[in-house]
Amino acid sequence: MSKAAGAPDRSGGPDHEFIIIGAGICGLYALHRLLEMGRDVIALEAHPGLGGTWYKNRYPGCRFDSESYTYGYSFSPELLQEWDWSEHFAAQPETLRYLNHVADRFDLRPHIRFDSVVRSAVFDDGAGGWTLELADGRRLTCRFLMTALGLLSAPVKPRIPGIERFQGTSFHTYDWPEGLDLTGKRVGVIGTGSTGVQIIAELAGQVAELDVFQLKPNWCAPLNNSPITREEMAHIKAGYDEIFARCAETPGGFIHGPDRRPFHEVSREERLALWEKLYASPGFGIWLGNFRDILLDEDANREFSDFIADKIRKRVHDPVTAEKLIPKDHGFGVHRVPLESGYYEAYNHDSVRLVDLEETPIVEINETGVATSAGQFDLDVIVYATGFDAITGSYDRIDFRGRDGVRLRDKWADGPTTYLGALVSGFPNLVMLGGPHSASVATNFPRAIETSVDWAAHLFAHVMALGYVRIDCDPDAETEWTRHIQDLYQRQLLRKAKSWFTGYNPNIPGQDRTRYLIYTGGAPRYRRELDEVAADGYRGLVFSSPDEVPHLTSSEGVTS
Ligand code: NA7
Repeated sequence: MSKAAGAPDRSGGPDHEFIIIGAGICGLYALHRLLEMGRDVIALEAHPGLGGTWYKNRYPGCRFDSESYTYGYSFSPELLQEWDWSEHFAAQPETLRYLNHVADRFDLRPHIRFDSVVRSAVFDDGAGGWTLELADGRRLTCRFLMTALGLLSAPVKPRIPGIERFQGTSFHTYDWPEGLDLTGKRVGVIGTGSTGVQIIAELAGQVAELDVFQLKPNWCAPLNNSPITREEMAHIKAGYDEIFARCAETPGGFIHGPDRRPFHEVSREERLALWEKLYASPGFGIWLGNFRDILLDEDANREFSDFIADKIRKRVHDPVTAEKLIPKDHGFGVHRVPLESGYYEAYNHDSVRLVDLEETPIVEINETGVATSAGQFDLDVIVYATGFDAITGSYDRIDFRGRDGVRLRDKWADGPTTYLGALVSGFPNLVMLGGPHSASVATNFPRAIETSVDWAAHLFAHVMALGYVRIDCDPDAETEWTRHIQDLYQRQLLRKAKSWFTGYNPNIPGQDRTRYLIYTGGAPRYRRELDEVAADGYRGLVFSSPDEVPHLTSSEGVTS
């Protein structure tokens, strides 16, 4: 069954067999897979262009911290051979160009509806599908709904009194104004996560004054980026099979896999030698290629954190500033590790000031800038690098309603409940891609979403082959999976962290507590769990044929 791109079916069935929400890296791949299967599918994209995260994050310094050549899609050997990456860690414009190239190469664009902000998605039991309402009043119906909403697509500004009074230019990093010229400006950056760290390193010395408002420091490590030469790219292209095979076997889906030697059995000299090597190496090796015990054992973690603290002390000239940049409340690697290029050296510029908000909190934002308990900082521009309502925020912003009008937002009030990070009981025909409880966080995102999309594509092939019209999941399977997610956290030091990995966000009422949002068992195990469920006849899923769904006539059923 296939229709012309986007042409609504007026014959009594839904407008489309499938709708995917989102045309970022995940939505594009899902769209491609379903088109390849000959299905009638469109993707709805909120923004005027495709690329999701890479469309929206345009701040100075925005770039990969995954190796470029492990971030590309792996599904097409031709695509792999024709695309050249210019740097080991490509900057945002290059990634966006890549995604546009993919969309054109596989003719995806005609199947994407841009400027389509979904406000609500309601499951209609009678029609056996979903009705979507868009911000501009359009209504669209589909049999199956897939979400590719992005993990970090709901930006959050801080809750600071007077924030609306500021008369200068201010914005969240997700909404960086096009063409903004910061030359000669007094700029304040609030927030020092991965985003703030990239911006601060880029702006230091480029603007008249840079004030960094830091709540708590993060452990950062060098990215060690460099250009990819023509010879290197040829070598990479020749070795893609091995690269992806390597990614498939590491917990994070990167080329970096943990050193599993017991930390306490390795001599101090050997540990230091490894750490020096990792500190000078590109990418996440320092986090994911380190001793596994560092993320599990407090003593091992402390020793390595001390090593990094000394590096910070060496790189920052002013010892008082250096101490403020060293985290005291958590060890290395239990929060997401920002990779940096000259971040610590930024503080050696006379024009850069670090404002420690633990010592001198922000009292208010006013017409001319930021007032802390230490005094007023007059600014021309305020950049809110304060992060996102991570993982579930993009779901909460759409009014999803399942059977009997149950709201997903209410069902997830205490944290998400899912089966396999893909299904939610009572929300039939909704398949989440790379959503909460999947292995798409703390892993190489494209590798993870290929897992999710491929699994969903096989599931739908099964559904089509057997003529089912409804997929739901067993509430017990959902409870068990959700408990499994919580159990996995208990093995890791990250369970104690207060960061978006644990669903913590002090700027959102009700989120100043731990929530279990991500699958922390590693990408290979996640893939295995999905495969086992499929091999076991989709254990935990409940399928219905047209005759089991009373309001559906067989002519509205799905055909293969
Ligand atoms: P993050 O990593 O959530 O960082 C947000 C930062 O903003 C972090 O330093 C917060 O401090 C800080 N923050 C939050 N609220 C405030 C207030 N009220 N005042 C001052 N500072 C505040 O978001 P990013 O955008 O940097 O990174 C998100 C992901 O994008 C990243 O992990 C990559 O995967 C890509 P805190 O840590 O809470 O002390």
